[in-house]
Amino acid sequence: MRITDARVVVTCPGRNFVTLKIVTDEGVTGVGDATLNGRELAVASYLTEHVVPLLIGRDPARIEDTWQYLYRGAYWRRGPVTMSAIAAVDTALWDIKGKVAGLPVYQLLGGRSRDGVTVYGHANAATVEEVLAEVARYADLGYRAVRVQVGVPGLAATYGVGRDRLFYEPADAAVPTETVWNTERYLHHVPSVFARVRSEFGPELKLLHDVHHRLTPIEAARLGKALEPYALTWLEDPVPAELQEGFRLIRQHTTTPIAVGEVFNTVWDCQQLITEQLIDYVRTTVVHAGGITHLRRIFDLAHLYHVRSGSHGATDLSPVCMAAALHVDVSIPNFGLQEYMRHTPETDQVFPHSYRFADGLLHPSEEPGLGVDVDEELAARYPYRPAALPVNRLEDGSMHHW
Ligand code: CS2
Ligand code: MG
Repeated sequence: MRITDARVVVTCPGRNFVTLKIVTDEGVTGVGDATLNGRELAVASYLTEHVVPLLIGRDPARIEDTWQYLYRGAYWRRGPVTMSAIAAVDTALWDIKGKVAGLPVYQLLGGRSRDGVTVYGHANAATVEEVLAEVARYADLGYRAVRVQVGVPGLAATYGVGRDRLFYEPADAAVPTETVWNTERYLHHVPSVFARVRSEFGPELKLLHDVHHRLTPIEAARLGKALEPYALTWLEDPVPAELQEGFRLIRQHTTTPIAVGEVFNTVWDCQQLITEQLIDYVRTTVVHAGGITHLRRIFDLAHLYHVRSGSHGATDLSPVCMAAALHVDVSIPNFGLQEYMRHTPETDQVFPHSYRFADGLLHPSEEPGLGVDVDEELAARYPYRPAALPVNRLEDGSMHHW
């Protein structure tokens, strides 16, 4: 079998997505997500100019060799653009291998380790009263885990609190929206929110919170300590993670579990965090961490150090990424949680898929391959629209982390 074509599909059914579709001489096709929020066309161009020409004529069965060829062959290793492009190829090749074998991809990864994939939803609201109603809504839908983000009094906008509660989309303008941040107000407010949520919903519901990289290690340590009575499942991205040793300081002070890694692209981005047991969950996922092949390497390393998976699953990860992530999630020994933000109906139509939600769990497709596709004709009806992620400033105008 040989690869005869590889098409880069850019579409915007409510938000932008980049998808690679690989075609073979035997008519078997595979898809891979290549979406990098706010930088979509950089990956599309990387694929079109530098990857697609190398794929034509290759044997699609050689997944590992193709991965190494694209990774080592670029010379310029790592980075979100390169790794998203490699991920798209890798994911599409696993899809093809599954179809050729007549098996869902999770069977090729060792088969099921669990009945289903526990997911968390997003309860977002401007006020504590509203967010309690949102948490109740997720609990009613059967969710066993909920991420809670709430507006901070005195701040016009807060990360995670969108205009539409079901489809939080931070990339909302061609030129980045500017938001304003105040750490003191935030640190003062958040523990009182979790006190309310925990007392209303009891000890069983898993609660999570995303700091979105906005604190320093000592501030994060203070927040982690303040949240200990409310037994969070994780505190996410408490600090920017370029300085991996910075997490030691957080660790010395608090038992609140830490989740990090949605912006990581390779095992090297979390090697120290994992081997020094500085985190509890690693949030890498298929599209931004080099595909199924590399993601499994990260999770295998994590397994040795009691670190569990907690893959990113915001709406900018397409249904193709979600389909692939579920095959990994259901098969690995150290699965923790999977983020699940629902896509819009338009997105679901462009990417027909057969994973399904029931009782707080997602179930991967049982079809051969990944069980997801891209409807290229429909995709063409939604042209790309430039959309950037926001930026964040302190009240005195200094640039801060978003
Ligand atoms: C996030 C995302 O889901 C999350 O945890 O941090 O909303 C993130 O900001 C976007 O996916 C960025 O593309
Ligand atoms: Mg996050």
